[in-house]
Amino acid sequence: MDFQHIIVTPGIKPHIALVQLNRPKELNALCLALMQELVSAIEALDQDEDIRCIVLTGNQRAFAAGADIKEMAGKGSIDMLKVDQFSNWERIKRCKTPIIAAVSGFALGGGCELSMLCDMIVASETAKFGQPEIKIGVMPGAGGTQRLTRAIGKARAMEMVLTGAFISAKEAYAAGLVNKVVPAELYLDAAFELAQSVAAMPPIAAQLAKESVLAAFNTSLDEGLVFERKNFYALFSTEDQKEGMKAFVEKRKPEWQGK
Ligand code: DAK
Repeated sequence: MDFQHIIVTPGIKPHIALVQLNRPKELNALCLALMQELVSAIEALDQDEDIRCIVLTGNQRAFAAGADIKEMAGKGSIDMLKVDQFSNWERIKRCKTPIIAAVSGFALGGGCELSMLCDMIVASETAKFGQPEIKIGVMPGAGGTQRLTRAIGKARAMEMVLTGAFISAKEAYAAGLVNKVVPAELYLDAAFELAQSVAAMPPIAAQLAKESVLAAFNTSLDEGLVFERKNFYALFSTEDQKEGMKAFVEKRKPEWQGK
């Protein structure tokens, strides 16, 4: 996979792909071209049966400092609507493969929103999360008012969105936004370790479990329970269900086929 603004390494570890945002001079600002590359890469990795977990990262200084302000500055409402850059995000949302964000440094605006679009977040203790769009005359537009509120509650989300204040990795952990906080030099290793735990599971079960957890955000409890139950029953048509239960009974490690 040959891209200009991202680096993609499928199979960086067994069954794991690494996608690295690579506009370091611009603190990985999410320009239109980068977003298009990111969507293409995620969709291709999602089709790759060997890949069971994707790690998305930036660099030590920044995961991503938001949408590219220089690219947006002169635009009007209709330009934004026509380009509809962030409708791309819907395509990342459809990725069945679990995605882990490995965040160091700034995760701001669209960068914070991108990390929240991932299924889990591993943060370096240097990470800073924020929705500072209000300071440049706008507001979050790619999930910041919705996913952040669901993740950390109204009071804290409102404060971040209305004041543009950043929160530290430790605060993000205490608020339930991130899964773990580790020393700066270990954040990528910690993300790989978590990814390996996910990749060690039967992939179809992982995909349906991911889909079911995400359904909790869009459904009533009763609808969500029906959805969950159907996915649960569906897994009884997989070879991995037979293998998993047989291996348990035989007291051995299962060998997943992804079928
Ligand atoms: N866009 C473009 N360039 C950026 C950038 C950004 N978001 N953030 C940083 N840079 C560039 C800086 O301009 C600078 O470039 P040069 O001047 O060297 O050419 C370089 O990266 C290094 O930045 P600084 O010199 O500012 O570094 P500092 O350490 O002093 O400060 C900072 C780091 C992250 C605190 C600061 O750069 C900063 O405040 N950056 C902006 C953060 C921000 O406001 N982010 C939110 C952007 S708005 C949409 C949905 C969503 C969105 C848009 C549309 N639709 C539904 C259509 C999302 C919007 C956003 O994310």
